[in-house]
Amino acid sequence: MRLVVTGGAGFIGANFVRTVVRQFPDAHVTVLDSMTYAANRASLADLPSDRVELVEADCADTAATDQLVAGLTGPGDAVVHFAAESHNDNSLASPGAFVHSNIVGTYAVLEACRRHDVRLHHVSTDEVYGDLQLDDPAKFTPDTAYNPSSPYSATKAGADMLVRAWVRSFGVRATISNCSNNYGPYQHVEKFIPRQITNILSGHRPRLYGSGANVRDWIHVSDHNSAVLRILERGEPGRTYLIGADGERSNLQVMRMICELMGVGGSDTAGGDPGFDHVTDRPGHDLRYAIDSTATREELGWQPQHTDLREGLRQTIDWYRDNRDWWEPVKARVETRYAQTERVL
Ligand code: NAD
Ligand code: TDX
Repeated sequence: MRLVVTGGAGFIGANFVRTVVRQFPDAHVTVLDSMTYAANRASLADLPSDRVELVEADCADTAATDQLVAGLTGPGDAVVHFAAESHNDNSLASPGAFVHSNIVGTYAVLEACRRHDVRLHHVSTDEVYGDLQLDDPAKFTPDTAYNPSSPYSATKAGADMLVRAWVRSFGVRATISNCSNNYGPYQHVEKFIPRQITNILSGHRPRLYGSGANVRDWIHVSDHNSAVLRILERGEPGRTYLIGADGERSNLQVMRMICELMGVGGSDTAGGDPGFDHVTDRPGHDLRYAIDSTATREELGWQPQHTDLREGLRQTIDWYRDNRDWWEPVKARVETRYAQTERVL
């Protein structure tokens, strides 16, 4: 099996490449990554060089992408498309990069797969569905209408639409997955969970946007990737699969869990210092995401394995504690950027 993994030097992509190398001894992976600020060579550095090749290129570069996809000639070969600008906060400051990577990049990947008749799996997000009220009994299903809120989710929605059109109009053999919020090792420190963990590890206070009432549906990155592998193996071209692990928690709940696991702060309910700061809210902040993954579970026989969020967070905290070399070089830059807009409430 030969795979081209776009965005394979980022968080979910690198975890995916590591899983493939571990689980499939005959697999060869070519990572196509433009090595933006979100990529880290160290996430792949210990993998065998005869099985994992890193090609630094923009997936929107049609010639570079075409050349790599052309090499996928075997029946089990595929492109797994993770590459994207992925951070909502950045999309509010600089949306242009999101249009380029997420829409133009996906277009170039689709055209290469069309030209060479190569199987594609496109990795997308639950954010394309917009948000839910806190008390809404409904969750997102494959039939939920798209209603993206931010430049990030709008460009992911646009990419999904391109994939659907290329399936219908040109017969491209593509599947799509829309997954909820991931956490785990190798996640960039700009994101919620690693930001709080590394703030505490570097002697700074964690930062909660607004009241912390917003809800996210957390899934361990290993579970996201086991679902992607199952879709590659058994998924039906043209179909959309929702991936989630019933992990809904408010940001406040997650923050309290991290602080407690790391021995920071006291009880904020008793009027003491909670150990974290409430800061300026994100403009247009989506209230709640929630995935109904029943169809994926029933049709593909997939189940998430890491459903104990507390245990998953404990292991993730240990990973960041043990891998300071991986995140310390970029931490100050991320916090300097946040400091330009963030105010303690
Ligand atoms: P990430 O930001 O950690 O990694 C993205 C990677 O893509 C980086 O290595 C970056 O260098 C690369 N990249 C960006 N633009 C590129 C381009 N034009 N050409 C080639 N490479 C490019 O993101 P992530 O959290 O690992 O997310 C991966 C994918 O999963 C994205 O498509 C994202 O929308 C989706 N997703 C993420 C989550 C989540 O919670 N993180 C949830 C659901 C879906
Ligand atoms: O410091 C913070 N404090 C805080 O309260 C940060 C960085 C975030 N938050 C809040 C905002 C969100 O409600 O935490 C929640 C999670 O924030 P992010 O980690 O930025 O994730 P989110 O915006 O929910 O989007 C993520 O999930 C879906 C990924 O970044 C996307 O790539 C994915 O598609």
